[in-house]
Amino acid sequence: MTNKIYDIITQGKSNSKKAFAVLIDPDKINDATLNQTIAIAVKAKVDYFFVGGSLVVTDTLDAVVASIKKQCSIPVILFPGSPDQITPKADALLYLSLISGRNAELLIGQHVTSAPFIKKSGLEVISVGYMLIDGGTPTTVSYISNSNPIPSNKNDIALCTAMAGEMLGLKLIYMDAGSGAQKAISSSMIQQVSQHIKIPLIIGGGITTPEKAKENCIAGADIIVVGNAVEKDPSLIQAISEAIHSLNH
Ligand code: 1GP
Repeated sequence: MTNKIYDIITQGKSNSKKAFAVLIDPDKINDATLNQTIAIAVKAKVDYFFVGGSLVVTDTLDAVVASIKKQCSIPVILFPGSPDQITPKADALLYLSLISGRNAELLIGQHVTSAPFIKKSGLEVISVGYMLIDGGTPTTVSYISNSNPIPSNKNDIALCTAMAGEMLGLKLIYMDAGSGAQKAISSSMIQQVSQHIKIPLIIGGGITTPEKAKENCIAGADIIVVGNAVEKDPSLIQAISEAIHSLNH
């Protein structure tokens, strides 16, 4: 297993480069929209594609990843909602442990049962402390994971959780308000968490504007993930990418 993608992410962080990841939910995209999204993303210099969803009911994941790989060189990182959302065609896998929850299955149980075939896949595995933050409305991920998100105003809980994740040896922290969240994660929470951890911080959930994406980067996010908003309007990719990358010198 290489650390190619993780090295790119950590180098970005040490050079204070902010990155943009477009999230593709294989259930919600058809071929034409996927091709259009890829073309816009290449032009907009998107840094990563994340592929996955909290609930994927079709079997198109493999084909979606293959299509992205065929059409561009943007790295494809799996962001699986369950252990069956794996394909060796991707560049890396976010190996998520739901550290904000107390559901043992998502902290370690599913990892144990899926470990042999993940190892066999040859994918680069990046361990991630995944933290759900209340986004104002129940999301698919909060329902499916059967776990309580961290209240949006409890910065101290988020901070202690992220610190614990880092000290346990996880390589990334991903704070997520959940896909389609009404309220994105506050800048004050992002700021507090980012000031107290050294590992890269990914922020997603409910980000719908270039302004919000930029604000979150200024607060301390290293990678911004946007799914829903660009699914509805792929042309937003350009504006969000420009806003994030305008902070890079
Ligand atoms: C969800 O963080 C991602 O897990 C992206 O959320 O779809 O709301 O952009 P959105």
